[in-house]
This record gives sequence, C-alpha cells and structure tokens, in this order.
Amino acid sequence: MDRIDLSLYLVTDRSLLAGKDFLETLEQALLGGVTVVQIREKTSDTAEFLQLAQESKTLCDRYEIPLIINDRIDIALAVNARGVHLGQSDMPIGIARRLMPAGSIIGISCNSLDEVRRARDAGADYIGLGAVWETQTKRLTKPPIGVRGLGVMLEALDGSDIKAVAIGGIKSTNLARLMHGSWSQTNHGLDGVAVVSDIVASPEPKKAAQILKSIFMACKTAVSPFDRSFTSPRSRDEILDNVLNIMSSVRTRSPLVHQITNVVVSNQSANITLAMGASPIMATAPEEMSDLAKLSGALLVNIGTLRAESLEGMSKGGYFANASKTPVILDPVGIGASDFRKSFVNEILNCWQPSVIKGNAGELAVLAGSSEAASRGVDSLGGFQHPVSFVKQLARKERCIILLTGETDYISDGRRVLLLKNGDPMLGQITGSGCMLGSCIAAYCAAANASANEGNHELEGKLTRGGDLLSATVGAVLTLTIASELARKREDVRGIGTFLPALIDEVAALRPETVRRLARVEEVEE
Ligand code: 3NM
Ligand code: MG
Repeated sequence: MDRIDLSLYLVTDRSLLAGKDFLETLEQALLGGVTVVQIREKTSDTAEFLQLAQESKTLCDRYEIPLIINDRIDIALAVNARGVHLGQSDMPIGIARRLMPAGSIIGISCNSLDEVRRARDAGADYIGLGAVWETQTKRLTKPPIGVRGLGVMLEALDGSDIKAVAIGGIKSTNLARLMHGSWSQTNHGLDGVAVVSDIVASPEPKKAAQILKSIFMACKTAVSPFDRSFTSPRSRDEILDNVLNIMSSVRTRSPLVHQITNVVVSNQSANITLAMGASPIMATAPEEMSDLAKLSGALLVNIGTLRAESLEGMSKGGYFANASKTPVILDPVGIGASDFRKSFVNEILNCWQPSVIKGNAGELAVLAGSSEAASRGVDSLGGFQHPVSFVKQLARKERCIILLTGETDYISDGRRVLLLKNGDPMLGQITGSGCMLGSCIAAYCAAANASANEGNHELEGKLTRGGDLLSATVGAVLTLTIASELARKREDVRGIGTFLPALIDEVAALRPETVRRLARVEEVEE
C-alpha cells in the first residue's frame, strides 16, 4: 500500500479542542504537515458526523491529504472517503472490503500479536498498533504494549505489504524514543505514528504537527538505527586503535559523568571515574536532571539499591540525556531479585533509549525474558549455552550495545561480537567491581560521543548515539580488567582490602601501550 503516506497520522477528537474551532484546528494540522487524517467521533449522531466528515473532506481535498473515517462505513461511503479505520469489535475486514469501493484503504487497531496476524490474514491495508503508552484520550481495555513490545508485532508483517502505525500517548517528547525502539529483530520498523492529543489539544496545532513531523522524518531516514547512528569499526585492530584514542580522549576532555548509582558503591565509583581522568557527579534529584543532561557527557543508571523514589530521577535522567543526545548506560543490578526491580526496569526502558546495557548472565537473562540463566540476588548463577548469539540478539532487540560480564566478557552491537578475556579473579571478590565498570563505560562513552559529535550538524534533531560506543565499551572493560591484573601483582596488595585502592591507582596509571600489549580481545567469526 504505497498509495498513502502514513508518516504523521492525525486522529481527531473534538472533546480535546479546548475552545478551538474544529475545522480551523484541522487546517492548522494540515499546514503543519500531517499526511493522513482520520475523523473519529464516538458520541455524535449520524447527521452531525456526516456534516463534520463532509466539511473535513473538502478541507483535506484542498491539501490533497487522504481522509479516513473511524468505524462508520456508511459515513465513509457518503463522503467518498479514502478509507475506514476499524476496531476489533467493528465490521470484519472482509465485509468492509466488499462494501467499500475497490482500492479503499482499510485499517484496523491491534493490541496483540494474535490480532496482528488475524489482520494480516484478513487483508488489512495497515494496522494501528496501540496503545504504546497510557493515554487520557481513550479508555484502554488492555494494558499498553510499550515501545519494546512493538518489535514482535512488526515482525509478523514481514513479507506482507501491510503498513503499521503506532498510537497511544505519542508526543513530541517521546517520539524519538518510540522511533528508536520500535523495530523488529528483522529490521521491520514503523511506517508512521498516529497522534490525537499532542496535536488536537495543542494551543498551536500547526507547530505541534511540524515538530512531530520533523522528529519522525529525522528518525526514519535510514532503514534502522543500526544502519545509521553507530559509527562501526571495521576490525578488531581498528577497535583497539579506537580504544586507545578514546582512552586519551577521556583524559584530555575530562568529561562530566553523571551517575545515578547505588549507595554501596557511590564512593568507589566516583573515585574510579577520577582515576580514568573523567569527572563524576553523583546526583539523584529529579529536579536537576534537565540541567545536568546539558552539562554531562554521559549518564549511568544503576539500580543496585533501588527505592520507589528513585523512579522519577532515573526516568527523567534518561529522558533528558536522550534529548541531549548523550549516551545512557544501564546497569540493571540484581534485576532478577524482585518483581519491583523487574517492572521498574521495564518502565524506565519504555521512557528512554539506553546506549549500553551491561549485566551478568543472570541479569541479562531476566532482562531478555530468558529462563536460560537463573539469577539469585545480585549474583549470577550459571551462564548461557550460546552467549555469542544471545548478546547479538539482545543488542538487536534493545537497539543498543550489550555487555555480558563473566570470566569471559561478551560485547555486541548487534552485528559483531567481541570476546574479552582479561581480568584477575579478585575483581569478583570485592563488592562493586561491576558497578565501577559501569562508571568506566560511561566515561568512555562520554569521550567517544563528544569526539564524534563535534561539529557534526547532521546529527541535530536525531536521537543518536554518535561515536564508536562499541570500542568505548571494549575500552572500559580492558581498562578495569587489565588494571586488576596489574594491581594483583603488586607487593602491597595482600587481600581485597588493599586490592581496591591499588586497582584505582592502576587505572589512573594505566598507559595506552600497556592496554595494547595486554589486551586479550577476539572477534567471533560466524
Ligand atoms: N486508539 P493520544 S489509543 C484513538 O490503542 C486511540 O488503539 C488507541 O490518543 C488504541 O495520541 C488512542 O492523545 C488514543 O494519546 C490516542
Ligand atoms: Mg472503532
């Protein structure tokens, strides 16, 4: 169905006009660039609906924008609309198809994979996937899908030419996150977004539509984020070269690294950040997240000692970091320990896009919804039978770099997978070495992102993770693990008490040549 452009799909609702005139608002939205209009009337009688539809049709025709009618085939026929949009309990698609003129567009709302499959088999032209988020505009009968729930539904459309739009709670403030996260593992993305209140309830509907359209266009220009904003190194040796560059760049730039972390490790995380040459700020208050996102080079979110009050700061922190296009590193510490942590992580991942997620086998298994590696508290038990394909798939699913820590560390950007084998076992005996690694990754990502974005105006308006964050993650792991090997060899290290300060010292003294000499990095060929 290349016949209509679904990019910015306006759905009307007169109850949200707040005093504005309906047709004037519609015209403003058309001027702002909406590409298709659906008239949705839930309470008006036939005569009123008909008149509104007729007037809307005249207006849309003037802008050469297709008009779709919600539910009512009779109204669609009466005004010669381009198509109808059906709900799950409306007229079946097959019958609507028979009643409507040949070539009409028929769309249907879907909330589950089952509904998507049925719509596909029944021959819908497009589906509306929703609700993505909670919305005040419609009383939802089923829970929101969430950004990360859209991928499997889009995948069900592979091989068909059925288009998909998302709907429900979509605003200019979360559209970039939606566009970034709503991809199937087969790289099937959205064809458009449907919006009601962000345009209809806006005091400036034209401007609201323009903003939504520009974000949509900026995010959709490429096939998928994996073909776009990542700077991807070409080989293991290039990665190592980049690591050394980023390592020096951390020291020369001394980026501010914002860390919302747990109370057990705050001090050592701040110190390891200083040892790398970066500058830590350990702020947690929601009120300062907007300001800090403008100053910081990266944000680390670590859920180690989570409390209900943490939610607001963490969700705002990630949100503003996304808006400032700074990398966000998520460390879902002990996510398997409680439902509280699990649903919390799910909630924050629906608010913002992480650039890197790190965790041990147990944590990443829970995050991925896999039962393969169980976890107990914050300690990981067992591992994966196929860690290489696991990290690669999770990276594709979450659209970010995945670091699986363990005796061997696995890092993937969804395309390549690297194995890292450095590290002294004592690293596993002190508390918070994983959390410190999170700080190292944040510092490296801050430096890599800053270098890449310098003077690159092409990236403006995009939710991007510019910079070689794959090499940044590799570099952070190498820094901490190689420093641990050097610290362990020192005569003044007698146990875990003396190991921690020695580790911090070795990170501070670590030279790029040493990293190159000692690095045990392999790329997995598949
Ligand atoms: N359909 P807003 S959600 C009309 O889930 C509609 O199918 C939905 O409004 C679905 O953009 C919704 O104001 C309302 O959140 C979307
Ligand atoms: Mg309906």
